[in-house]
Amino acid sequence: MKKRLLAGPIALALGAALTVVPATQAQAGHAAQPYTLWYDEPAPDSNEGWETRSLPIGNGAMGATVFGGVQAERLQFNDKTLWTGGPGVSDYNYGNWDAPRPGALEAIRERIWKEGGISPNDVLAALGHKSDTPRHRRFGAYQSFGDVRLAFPGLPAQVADYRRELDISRGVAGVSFTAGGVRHTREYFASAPAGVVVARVAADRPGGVTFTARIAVPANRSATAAATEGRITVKGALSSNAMAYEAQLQVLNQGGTRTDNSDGTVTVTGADSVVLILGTGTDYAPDYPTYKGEDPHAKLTARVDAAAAGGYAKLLSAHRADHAALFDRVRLDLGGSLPAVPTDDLLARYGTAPAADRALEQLFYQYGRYLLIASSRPGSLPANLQGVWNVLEAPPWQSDYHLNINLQMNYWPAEMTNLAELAEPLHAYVDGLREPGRVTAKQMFGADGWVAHHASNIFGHTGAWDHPAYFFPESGAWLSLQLYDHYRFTLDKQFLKRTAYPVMKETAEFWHDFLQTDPRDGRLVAIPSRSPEIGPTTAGAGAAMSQQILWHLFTDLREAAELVGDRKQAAAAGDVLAKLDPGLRVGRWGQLQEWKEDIDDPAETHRHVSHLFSVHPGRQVSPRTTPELAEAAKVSLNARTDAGTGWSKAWKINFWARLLDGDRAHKLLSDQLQTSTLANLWDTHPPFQIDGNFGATSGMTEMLLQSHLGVIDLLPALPAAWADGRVSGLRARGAHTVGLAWTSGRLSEARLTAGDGGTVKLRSDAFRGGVRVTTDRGRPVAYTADGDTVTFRTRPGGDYRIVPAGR
Ligand code: FUC
Repeated sequence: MKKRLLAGPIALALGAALTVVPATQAQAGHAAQPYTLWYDEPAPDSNEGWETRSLPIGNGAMGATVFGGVQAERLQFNDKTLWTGGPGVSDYNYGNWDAPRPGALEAIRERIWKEGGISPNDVLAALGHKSDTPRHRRFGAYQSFGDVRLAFPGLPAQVADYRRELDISRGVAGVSFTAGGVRHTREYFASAPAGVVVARVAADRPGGVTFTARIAVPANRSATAAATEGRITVKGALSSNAMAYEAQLQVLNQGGTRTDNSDGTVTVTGADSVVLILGTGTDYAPDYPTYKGEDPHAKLTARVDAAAAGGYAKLLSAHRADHAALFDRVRLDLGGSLPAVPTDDLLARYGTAPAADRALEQLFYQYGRYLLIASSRPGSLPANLQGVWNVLEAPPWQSDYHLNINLQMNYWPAEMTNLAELAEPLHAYVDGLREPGRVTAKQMFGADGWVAHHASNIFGHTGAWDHPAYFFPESGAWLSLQLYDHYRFTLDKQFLKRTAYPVMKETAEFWHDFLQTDPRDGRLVAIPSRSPEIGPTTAGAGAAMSQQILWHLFTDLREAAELVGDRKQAAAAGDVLAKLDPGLRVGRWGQLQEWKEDIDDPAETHRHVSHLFSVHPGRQVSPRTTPELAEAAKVSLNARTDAGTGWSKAWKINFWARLLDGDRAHKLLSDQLQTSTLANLWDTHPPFQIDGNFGATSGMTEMLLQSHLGVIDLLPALPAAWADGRVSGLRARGAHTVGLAWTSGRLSEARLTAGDGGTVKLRSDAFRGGVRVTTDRGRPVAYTADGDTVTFRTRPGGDYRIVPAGR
């Protein structure tokens, strides 16, 4: 699978443009670094090269990918706010109807009651908005901002000791090689504190750096380029919607000369080293209804000026401190040992050597955390389908926010892998959907509250999209649950009061209006209702996923209302719950039903497994609490098979972990690595889609620690392949931090740092033989043990050590 650029005479004979001789670990002076992706060749300068081999860096708002070409370096870059479509396009209307459709909802409901399931096409025809022509004209798509291109005229085609790498623990990418006896190095990072992308190009011979820098942008916009005092400014507006954009690249040379060229490029000649500082901005603002803010020029200039004034060393140390403060919180050791092979080879050989396999799994795990750190920082938009990285003008699925699994999955690892603050963009985004979502709720359904459908953009698109698969008014409810889960993990009462609770309450207002009484059994059901994207029939009433999401919504709302002292709301939620169909039924072949009617096809292998929402991310079904339903869930999951897109496999890791089958969860992880992971370790649907990276990190964590049932479950789904290991810094609901060590598949020690104090209950099979609980200083702590659980009182911030007897 590996494409290797040819070295030596053969390449020359073929007239290859570029030849690199790879560095061995020893030559390059690198010990095997557990958190480094590395390659012995550049990424090809093509869209496919970008997708499969470029290396991503990002600061949340901006992203960039490193290609590492020797003579022609390319740094493709993004800014999450650069989108086509939206209010800048004529007749954009947030996905709402272009004209009133009196009685549309009632007519559809009447048909469903009469005919049972009806075609999803009919629902969409009645309720969906008119198609965009040409497609996505109004909805828009996430854009590539452009490329920084560096042309090195003096470098030869053939170089030695080539290495391209990304150290995810430092958040720094690098390229190095030797040409004509000179060692050339390039370093890249995206700084969140400084709000810019930074590069340093150097050589170990004085005066060894000569190149011309330019910024290239795609054709779908106006563009002017100018260079003054080493600053390249490229600006213009998107043709689609007149969104103003601007990129500035400051070139700072150490030694040599620097020339501003009249074509907007900058040439550096004979420098010892050069620092590049790249900033971007648009006139987007996350404010309904215009989503337009000020021209980006002034703020962008100030940002790039400030970064340039700080100097490289300061920028790098501030970045490293900022990155480490997040990345270093979790350590995972599965006993892996990284062989001295490039990461693409490591991936290709996965499954052949246990120590190397474990090393790749550790790397893949932390890569999920790295990608979240790089693509989701407070104050920016949430990570989209590709995080923050996109090279195309028309990316797959617009690189948008799909709300029927994908955006949710992006944030599954945030809380439990100790990156809770990185979920702020999700919270702000969901909060921001309320205003447009109120209009949609009124217009389509005559309902109070707010609603969004299966996919949205950065311009408040809350209507139902123009595809029959995509009627999904439950997305807002699902997203609200994730806000409440942030509270459960952090116990942040301010967040509950100010953000989560108002969102949940308003979501529920919609459902109070939307839910109808099913004449067949008197239960409250969603109608129309559908299991996301799956055929053949039906948009009927009370599909399992709709009901399960709503059970969680009203259960959590009741709890939240009690916490904030809103007794009226708690009672109203309780009233709904008393009548709500909870969406849990075992069908004729022993399956957990996907539909209210027992019509599931055992041969259906669709990638969405929506009716297992109750297993994950939900908590209605578990082998611990509802063994029969858990068995039924397994029947359904087995019928779906282990196949699927990248994100589907990732979800299945989470399912099997929650079903306490570690070996099966691990098998799905192996499948994902072998069949749904690209050379740069990005998840592939195909094509590249980032949710699977986040979903896999979440699933691996669920194998080690679960806390969704009010008990902190230690190593609930440990696979045989992970016989020995340790992990630290995981978060459990209740604001606890947990570390674990195990040998021969058995817990040897747990450490717990209590957040707010209170009583904790831990579970492990290893506790059955007895247990010892002490403070970290060894003072005994009073506890009660019961079978596989141990319960004790904690004080806020207290550190505890829990050791099974015989360990
Ligand atoms: C959902 C999935 C597709 C894809 C898209 C972005 O609709 O069904 O597989 O992931 O989102």
